[in-house]
Amino acid sequence: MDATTITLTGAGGQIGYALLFRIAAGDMLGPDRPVRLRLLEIPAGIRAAEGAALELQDCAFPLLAGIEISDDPVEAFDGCEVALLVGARPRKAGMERADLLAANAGIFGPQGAALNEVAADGVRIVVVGNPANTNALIAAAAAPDIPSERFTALTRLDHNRAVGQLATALEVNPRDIDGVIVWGNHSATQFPDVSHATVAGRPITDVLAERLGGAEAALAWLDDEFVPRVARRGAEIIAVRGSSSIASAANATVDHVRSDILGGFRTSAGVLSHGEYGVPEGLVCSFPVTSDGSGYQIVADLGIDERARRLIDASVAELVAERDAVRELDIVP
Ligand code: NAX
Repeated sequence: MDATTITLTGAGGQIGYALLFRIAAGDMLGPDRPVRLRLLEIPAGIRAAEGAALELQDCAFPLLAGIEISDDPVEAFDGCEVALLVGARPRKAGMERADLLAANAGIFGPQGAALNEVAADGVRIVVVGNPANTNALIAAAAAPDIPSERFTALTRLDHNRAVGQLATALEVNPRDIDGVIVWGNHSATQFPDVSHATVAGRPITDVLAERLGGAEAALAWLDDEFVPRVARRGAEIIAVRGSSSIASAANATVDHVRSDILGGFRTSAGVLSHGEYGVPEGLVCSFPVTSDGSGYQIVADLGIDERARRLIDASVAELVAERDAVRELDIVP
């Protein structure tokens, strides 16, 4: 099998370091598919990327067909089939949202343009760097020849966090849980929704009601514990670990690309809205998705009750505000 070319930006950073070894071990594209890695960094990050490349060599991974390192997006994205856009500008103390969006536009705009110029036909792109949804929007706007549906944003970590919380609370294996949805923005406004979720085939809301002593108690647990815990899990990890989520973010990136390219079960991803579920067209919003291997499709026709509507709308309002802010800066049309 020919090697698949994967470009990773921010390869000298923390998530990059956790991700590279998972990819080269075959976790992302399967145990039979060789990978060629292209690492993109800014000059200050090149040495760290070079160090990671030395360690990759020391792993002697049979699937690793080559590693190239560059600080030039056009060189790094040349022939790229999977782009993992992890490198981003972090928020500094005193930085306004508009400053953060503008700083990241200076990264994701040129990267989108470079992908447009040199990536392989059929390239799949996932944006991990925050603010991930709006960075995906910015990159897609700079790549008019690549269908915008190919630009996705990582909300799989939020999805996996929700499944992990449920599995722990219900004392079941995560594989028995199906149909969880994360809606909206990858931020504290996101809505992890279990109204269509099942555990071993039974509605999770029924199982929660049974365990907690009624439907009202189940709803209170969802509103007061589950939703805020999942939505603020990133902050909890920082508080406990003293550093942001790294290995779990890399794991979610592996899961996101694998589900997109190899197909599989229903999950959540930030994808382009065409107006589904009342989400304004053109936003990159987290939806329930499936893929048959040809790219994520939004799962249609799920019922949305009044509570879900309110929580989805609140997160979507934040996405609209982010989009409007980058429009005002003339970053996207
Ligand atoms: P690090 O600061 O450790 O690494 C970022 C790397 O990106 C640095 O090495 C830097 O030199 C590089 N970089 C900066 N600008 C670049 C450019 N123009 N081209 C190429 N490389 C560039 O951050 P890390 O902990 O790895 O996190 C990376 C991003 O993931 C952050 O924006 C973070 O907020 C975001 N996250 C997103 C998550 C998600 O679920 N979507 C969860 C985890 C994480 O918070």
